[in-house]
Amino acid sequence: MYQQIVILTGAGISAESGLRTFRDQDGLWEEHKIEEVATPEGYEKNPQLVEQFYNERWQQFHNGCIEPNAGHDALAKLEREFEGKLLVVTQNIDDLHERAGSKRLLHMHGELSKGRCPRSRQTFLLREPFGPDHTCTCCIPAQRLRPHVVWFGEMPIGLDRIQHALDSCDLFIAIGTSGTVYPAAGFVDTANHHGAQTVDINLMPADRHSQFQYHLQGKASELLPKLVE
Ligand code: BJW
Repeated sequence: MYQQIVILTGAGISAESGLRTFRDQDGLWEEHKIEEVATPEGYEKNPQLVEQFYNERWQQFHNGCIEPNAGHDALAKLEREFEGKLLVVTQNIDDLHERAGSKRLLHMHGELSKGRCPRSRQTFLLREPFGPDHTCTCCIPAQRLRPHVVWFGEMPIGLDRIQHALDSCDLFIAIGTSGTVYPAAGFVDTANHHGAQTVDINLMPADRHSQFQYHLQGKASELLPKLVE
């Protein structure tokens, strides 16, 4: 029935794997100031503090108990079985979608497992937490790697590809995202504009709730397996 599906995921899909969201009760922004840890200015002022913020999340990841949940699995199954085109655009920097088996996947806010050269923008896989010794091998003199993430005021990754997919999708589903951060929060408008059906899946009505045609309220890990069946 559908030919091209775009799925946008946010922190809510990983919440049931044990990762904290940003804006819920007990979310990351309750303990950290956004301007200190999620802006280029914050990083310039205090790189150690920002590295510590990402290192703590990196450690949580590498202690081996964070696994994809049934929501991630359902999206990977959908990709395997769907005969049309499908793109999962995630705002999450965790690797739970790829570990569940998703391949047509774009990390628009970067990846926790990588560092990036600030000069060449080349990315490097991190085998251990960040530190001043993490430098690139692409420049002379070698540059200190920064987290490969998108902070406020920076351009998200892959916007051309996302725009292209949204322009021609006939189904857009947003899962576990509060709809407060742009440009991701505006994707529903583009999809609506192109005549797609738009669905949001969330524990509770999100900020741009009224822009969606259909709503499924509940846990992503419970709703997605039923939807994909
Ligand atoms: C469940 C669930 C369960 C829980 N099941 N659901 C004024 C107006 C408009 C825009 C701007 C403005 N001033 C500045 C801007 C731009 C700014 C912006 O949007 N600011 C707003 C806050 C106002 N945006 C930017 O700066 C972006 N860049 C940009 O705009 O570039 C210029 C540009 C110009 C033209 C075109 C395009 C671009 C960059 C934004 C970067 C965001 N970075 C972060 C950090 C990334 C690294 C990291 O992880 O540390 O990205 S911030 C943080 O928020 C992170 C997330 O990806 C992002 C979104 O959060 P998300 O995923 O929605 O999580 P939560 O916690 O907010 O919500 C969780 C949801 O899940 C809740 O709704 C729960 O109910 C639900 N949930 N459990 C289902 N089990």
